[in-house]
Amino acid sequence: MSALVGVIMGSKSDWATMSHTADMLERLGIPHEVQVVSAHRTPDLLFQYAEQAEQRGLRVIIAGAGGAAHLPGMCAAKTHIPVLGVPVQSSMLSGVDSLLSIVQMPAGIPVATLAIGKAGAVNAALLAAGILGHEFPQYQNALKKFREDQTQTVLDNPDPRDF
Ligand code: RP5
Repeated sequence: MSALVGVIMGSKSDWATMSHTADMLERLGIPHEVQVVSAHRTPDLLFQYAEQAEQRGLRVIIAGAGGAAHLPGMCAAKTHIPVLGVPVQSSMLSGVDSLLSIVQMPAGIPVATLAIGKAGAVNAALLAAGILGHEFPQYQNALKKFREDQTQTVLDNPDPRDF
């Protein structure tokens, strides 16, 4: 099956974070693709990627970027499919710069913004599964199974000293 989720990031240096998105999509069995697409280093490629995403069959784009993180917002401006933004933790400002530049979109072009770093990267994949769930019940079931397993793991390990 061709990719339903496109995972893009501004730099190879973002992969340490965005690999958690790919890992979770893999775990849920969701077909996806990953690619470096930079808003400022490869702007034409970004426009092409976003413009062609829908006709290529993508249902969701997950875009991770750090610093002045305009990738998710610019991507959202060039497509009608949902864009989920993951703020990558930057070295200078610990990702607060990334978070604010992704989350604070002016009204009219939404980006669904996740938490900074690994938590956001994982949750972006889970959110994508929820979005896909109506059209593809198998991914909704995979999401339910993940949640049940997570709950059971907590219930099975109540003693914090066993951490
Ligand atoms: C952004 O600049 C990327 O998303 C990355 O988080 C940050 C730094 O990129 P590199 O200088 O490591 O390539 O475009």
